[in-house]
Amino acid sequence: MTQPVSTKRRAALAAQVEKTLANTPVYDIHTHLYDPAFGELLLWGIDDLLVYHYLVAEAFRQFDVPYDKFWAMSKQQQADVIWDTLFIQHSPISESCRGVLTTLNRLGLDVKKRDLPKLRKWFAKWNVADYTTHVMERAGVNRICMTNSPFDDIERAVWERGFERDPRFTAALRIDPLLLSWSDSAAPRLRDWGYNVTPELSEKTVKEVRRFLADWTRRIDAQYLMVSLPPDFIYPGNNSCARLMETAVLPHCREFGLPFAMMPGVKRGVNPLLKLAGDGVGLCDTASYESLIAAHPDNQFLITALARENQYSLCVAARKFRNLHLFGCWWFTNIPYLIEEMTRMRLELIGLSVTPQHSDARVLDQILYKWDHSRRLIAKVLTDKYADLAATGWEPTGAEIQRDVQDLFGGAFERFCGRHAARVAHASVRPPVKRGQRRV
Ligand code: HDL
Ligand code: ZN
Repeated sequence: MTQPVSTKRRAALAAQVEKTLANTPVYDIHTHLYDPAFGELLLWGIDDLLVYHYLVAEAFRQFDVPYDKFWAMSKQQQADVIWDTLFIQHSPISESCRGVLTTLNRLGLDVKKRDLPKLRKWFAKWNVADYTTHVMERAGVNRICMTNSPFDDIERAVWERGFERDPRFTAALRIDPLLLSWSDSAAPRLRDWGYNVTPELSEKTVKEVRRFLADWTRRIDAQYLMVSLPPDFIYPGNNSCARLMETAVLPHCREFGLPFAMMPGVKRGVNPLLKLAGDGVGLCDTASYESLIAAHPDNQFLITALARENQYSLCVAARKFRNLHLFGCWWFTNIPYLIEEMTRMRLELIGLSVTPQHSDARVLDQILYKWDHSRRLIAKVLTDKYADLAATGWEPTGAEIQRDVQDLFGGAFERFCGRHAARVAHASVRPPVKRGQRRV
């Protein structure tokens, strides 16, 4: 049998991998963060960290506060009760609780004293612009992709007003209502916005949907389109979701050279009383995604699935389709136990043609913990893999490790996106958004 590398050699490899990961900035390709120009939409600071919907769900398991009483509290009151419940009455063992402590620690704050008022005072000294730079630099994140929905009234107004873009924040066009609630929600709203659509998917309506997608792709300079799909999404399918995908969304993506990101397996509102914290998980039908991708060889697809049980079949699907790029350990899978399992499975099945993580952060400060924890886990798996190579005599060089990490931290994603864009010479469609330029 090939002899494993020596403990000394492995330790040297581990140190080299950890150093490379620590020093390589990340392109965080899916978040719910916003360019600071969006004002209140960008959440940050200790109270937003504590009322993050992951902790809300966990706190409700520990106390008997009636739902409506909790929701009637102010953000600070909610944060107080969550802090007391999950951090003082019980040890903050869960990944989202640990994440708050890692974040505070990475900011150089003392959590030993458990002094929430003192922590609040520290955050109160910051302004959002300086804090955004401070947090991104400490987190080793140099670009953040937002989730941008024209169906969000507050966000839409900011885009329509126009603003000076922060080049660190790229945009993704989120179209869930268009695909998931076409006739009762999206169609009437597109009509209000001047698109001459009807609930029936006539040729004219499809043309107007494409005009809507084109307008918003240009307005936000979308890097990809995205949708979160329920477990029961099937393809082929005689429903507005599948038909709008085929006739409008995927042709639009081909025209603009953009990937289409699908995030399957969300059961929205399993417990509506928990509001944003009330969504659950369901198995998706991998075969439908294979059929969709096989039927559209000229489209690029990004997928991150919510169910742990779907990860393996999606990795195998990625081996079959070079126009499928897997990304992240999304939402409930974003725990060390599954991040390690999924990263190991992906690297062993599809090598480095994957983006192992995105933060999905909703609160700016979370990128500190989400990337600290993930770098540690990716380092562990990568070291094992390089040690396996070294055991055969194939010694990975420092330059090769650096190249591979850059790939995993956004390089493979950008090459994947660029591959498509290169095929469609629509330079006029997506004029570059220069620093300081207003996107109208
Ligand atoms: O649909 C999504 O993009 C999910 O990430 C949801 O926003 C979810 O609420 C979330 O924040 N997950 O981390
Ligand atoms: Zn998300």
